[in-house]
Amino acid sequence: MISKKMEKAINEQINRELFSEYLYLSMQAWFAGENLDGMASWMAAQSQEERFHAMKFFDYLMDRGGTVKLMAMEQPEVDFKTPLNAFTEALKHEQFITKSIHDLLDLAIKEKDHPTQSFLQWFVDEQVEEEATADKIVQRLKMAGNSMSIIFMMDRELGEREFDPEAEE
Ligand code: OFO
Repeated sequence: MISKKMEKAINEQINRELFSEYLYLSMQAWFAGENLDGMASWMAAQSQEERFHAMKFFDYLMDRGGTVKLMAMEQPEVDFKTPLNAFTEALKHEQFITKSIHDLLDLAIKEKDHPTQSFLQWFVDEQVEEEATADKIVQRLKMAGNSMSIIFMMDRELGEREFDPEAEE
């Protein structure tokens, strides 16, 4: 049985992962409105991945005999201004999520909750990838500057991404 403290912290993380889904969905809408359909599709895949993360925490909490409590969601930004700004916001959000995963792990260690420590390791590794992916796109957009031909080329390339839950496991 999981402790009440750990249960509360995991419920807060479910909320953060669902907010991530919501945020990337908002970015998807913004990119679609800018006719950057490849980047919109990349955000759609990212949004699906976040639901997958939320459900991993959800299922884990149920498996440990905890109670899932869904909380109110913050409203995400609507106008992301430029592709560079949108991906920079995505990177900052991933850095925030990484910190929250590390805080959860610190709590699991403090509580001597070994199953939760083991469960969280997947997320520690996943966040390294999440940050690296967003950072690479930010760096490339910085190099592209105002060149619409490079931005359209990146749009085509990013549109090839698909979310595959099996590849995640
Ligand atoms: Fe769930 O990793 Fe992004 O936010």
